[in-house]
Amino acid sequence: MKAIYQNILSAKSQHKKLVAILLDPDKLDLEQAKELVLKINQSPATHIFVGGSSFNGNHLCDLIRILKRNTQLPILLFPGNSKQISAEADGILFLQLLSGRNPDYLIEHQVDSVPVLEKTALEIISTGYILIESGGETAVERVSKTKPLDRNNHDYVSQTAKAGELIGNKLIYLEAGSGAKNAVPLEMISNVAKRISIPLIVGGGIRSKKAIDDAFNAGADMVVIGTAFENDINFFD
Ligand code: 1GP
Repeated sequence: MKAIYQNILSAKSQHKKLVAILLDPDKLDLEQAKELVLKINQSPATHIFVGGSSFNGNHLCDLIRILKRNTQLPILLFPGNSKQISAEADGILFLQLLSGRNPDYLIEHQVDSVPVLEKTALEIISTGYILIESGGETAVERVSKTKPLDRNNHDYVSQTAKAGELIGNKLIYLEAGSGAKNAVPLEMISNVAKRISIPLIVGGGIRSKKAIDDAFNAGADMVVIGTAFENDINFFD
């Protein structure tokens, strides 16, 4: 069994930065999966996230089996709903949408997923998920029917992240949304990183190596790359 969270904590304490590649099963057919994961093995990626806002769970187990046969990297579910849970993965980001005020995404889906989770050996990592306004409506906003937080209100965002830590979240995920026009502002990453002591994940709209480095330098412990790798499998070359 992979001690995923412990490894994230020790990477943080050693200032070792982490990169997750997000695969959206909706946009991926099983034939492509092997080629993709071999490419991921040659990249700086340290984790693979699997999930999407509206995916219905179809072929999820098959996809993860292919990934696992071809990589040693930990595979974490990043679910948009409780249908996106597969016992084949190594762990799950157990998300709470802290930026929204929709009880379904604060507690309802979590309650619904318990019977499924209880039948798995997944490492469950409580994650405070904070959606930041990014210049257009994102899938998370549409699906969760919640508004993102104001990208200029740094204090409220860092206060929200700290509340997540105090509630007991083990990770904070600052999200601009997949394919976001504007990524999370660097100053906001820095303010949140200073205010919390748990690891900070940043994703959404990051589409260059410089943007990855900038997010790390601002204080992100892990950066998530989805669309940029989806559009160009050679992104990390
Ligand atoms: C989305 O943060 C991830 O949840 C990744 O976003 O697709 O814009 O890289 P991108």
